[in-house]
Amino acid sequence: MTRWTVRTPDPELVRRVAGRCNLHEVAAGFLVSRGHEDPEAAEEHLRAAPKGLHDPFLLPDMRAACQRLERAIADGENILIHGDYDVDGVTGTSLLVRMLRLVGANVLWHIPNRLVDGYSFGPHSVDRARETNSTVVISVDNGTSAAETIADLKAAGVDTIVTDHHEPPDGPLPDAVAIINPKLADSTYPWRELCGGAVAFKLAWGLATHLSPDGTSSEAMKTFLEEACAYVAIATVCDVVPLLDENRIFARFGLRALAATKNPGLAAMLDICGLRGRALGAEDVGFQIGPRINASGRLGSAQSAVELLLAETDEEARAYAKKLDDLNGERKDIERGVLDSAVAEVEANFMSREEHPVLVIAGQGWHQGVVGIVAARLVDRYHRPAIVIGLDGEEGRGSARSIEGFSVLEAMKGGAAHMLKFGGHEQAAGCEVRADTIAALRSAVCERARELFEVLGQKEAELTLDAELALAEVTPALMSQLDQLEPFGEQNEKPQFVSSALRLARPAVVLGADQRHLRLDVRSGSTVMKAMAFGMADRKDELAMGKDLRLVFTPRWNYWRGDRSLELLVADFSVE
Ligand SMILES: [Mn+2]
Repeated sequence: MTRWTVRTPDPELVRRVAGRCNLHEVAAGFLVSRGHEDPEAAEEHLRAAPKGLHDPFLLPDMRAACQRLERAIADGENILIHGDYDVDGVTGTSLLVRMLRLVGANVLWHIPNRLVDGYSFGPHSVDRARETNSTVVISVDNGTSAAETIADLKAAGVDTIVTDHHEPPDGPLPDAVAIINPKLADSTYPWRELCGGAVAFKLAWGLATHLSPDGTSSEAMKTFLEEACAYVAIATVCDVVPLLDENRIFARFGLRALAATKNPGLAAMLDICGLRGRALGAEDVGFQIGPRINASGRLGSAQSAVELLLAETDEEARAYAKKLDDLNGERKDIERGVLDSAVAEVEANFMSREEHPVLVIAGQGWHQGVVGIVAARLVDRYHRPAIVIGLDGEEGRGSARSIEGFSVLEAMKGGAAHMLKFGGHEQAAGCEVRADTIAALRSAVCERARELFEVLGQKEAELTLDAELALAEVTPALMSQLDQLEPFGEQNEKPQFVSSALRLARPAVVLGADQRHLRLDVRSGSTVMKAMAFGMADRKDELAMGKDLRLVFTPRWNYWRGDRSLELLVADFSVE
C-alpha cells in the first residue's frame, strides 16, 4: 500500500511567488514546495535564461587546456577525443569533435568497447593514441581517477586534458595538462553538479572564446553552440543530474533547440522516435532518445551513436538512426529475457522481505549491458534495492539500484569480502564477483541491509502530491502553466495531483501488446477525461462502475496524428 501525502506550501509564500512570476497558484505552489521560496530566485529558476550560464573560465585549468589546444591546432598535432560509451560520453565526444573541426584542428575520436575495454581509460587508450599518432588526448566524462593510464600516455609523449564530473579519488590526481572538473577540491566553480557532456561543452565554449574573443558570434559557431546545447540537454537528462541552476538552463534551452534542430543526426533521431514537430519534455529524452543513443554502447560499441551525431547529410543520419533503433529493439529483447529470468528467480526463492531486504540475483549469460536496467525494474516491482549480476563462467559483473533514501552502496560494504571490486553511489553501484561467492555475498549484504533498515525504519512506498484538484480544473490553461515548470526530472519532480469522488465513465479496458496497461475514462459532473494507468492491468478488478474513485495523476498532452489531447497519467488510485 502506498502512502499519499499532499504538500502544503505556505500560502503567503505561494502568493508572493505567484505575483512575482505571474503564475497560477498551482504552479507557484509547485515552486515553493520544491524550495524556491524567494520570489526573485524563483523567477530566475523559472525563466532559466542562457545568460545565467556560468563563465567557462571559472572551471579549474580551463586556461591551461585552451593554451595547449591552441598550440596543438597551430602545429597541426593530432588530437584524440576519448569519451565514455554512455549518452554523457557520446554527446560530449561528438560536440568536441565538431568544435575542433570547426576551428581547423586534426581531430580523431575513441570510445572504449564496453565488453572488451571496460569503462574509462586503460591500455586501449594508449594503443589508440599511438595508432592515431595523437599527441593530445581530451577525455570526456572520465579521467579524474585515471592516474596510471595518463602517466603511461605521458611516457609515450602524449599530453592529456581531462574533462570530467566524477568525484576525485582519495589518492593523487593524474599528471595531466589540465583537469577540468567542477568537483575538484580546489574548484571555485559556482555549480558542482554538471554532467560530463556539459563539462565538455564548457571546454568547447571556453576554447571558442580563447581562440577569438568575439569568435563565438560567427554564424557557424553560433549554430554549433546551439546544437551543442541540444546535445548537452540530452546528456543532462540522461545522466540524471539535478535540474537546477545551470542544468535547468541547459535542459530547458537545449530541449527547445533540439525541437527546432536542423542538425541531420538530431533530426533523424527525432523522426525515428516520432517526436518531430512538437515541444519536447525530459521524458521524451529519457524514454525515447536516450535509450537509442545508449543502445549501441550497451551492446558493445558506441560508434554508431557518435557517427549519428557527427553525420553531415540526412541520408547518412537516417542510416545511423535506423541502426540505433534496431539495436535498441535488440537491447529490449535481451532485457526482457533477463528480466523474466530474474523475476522467476525472485518469485521462486526470494519473496521474503525480512530474509532478503536487498535482492541479490545472478544468472549465467545475463548480458552486462542490461543488468543495470533490470535491477531498476526489480526495484520498481518489489520496492526493494536490487543487485543483478550477469555471470560469464566463473566470474560476473553486477549492477545495483536502490529505493529512495536507502544507500545500496552501504549495504554492499557489508559484503565487501565477497566481491573482487565494487563502487558507486547511494542509488546506483556496480561490482565484480566470483560465481562461487554469490550466496555468501547475498547473506552478508542482506544482514547489513537489515541493520540499515532498522535505523531507517521500514520504508513504505510514498507518493508526494502537489495539490487536490477538481477534474474540471485540469485544462489547457493549467497545462500552459505547468509547461513553464518543465523540464521535469531529478530535483524538479513532475507535479502529481489527486482528484476525488470520480466515477468510471465506462468500464476500464486492458491495453498493450503484453496486456499490462489500463485505460480508464473518468467522470466528475459533466467533465470526462481519459486516464492511462501503465503497468496496472493487474488492478483492474479493484475498479467497478458506480464506485467513488480517487486518482493520483499527472496531466499530459497526448499526441496523435498531429492532434493533441489532454489525458491523465495515473500513478495510483484507490476505490472508496
Ligand atoms: Mn557521466
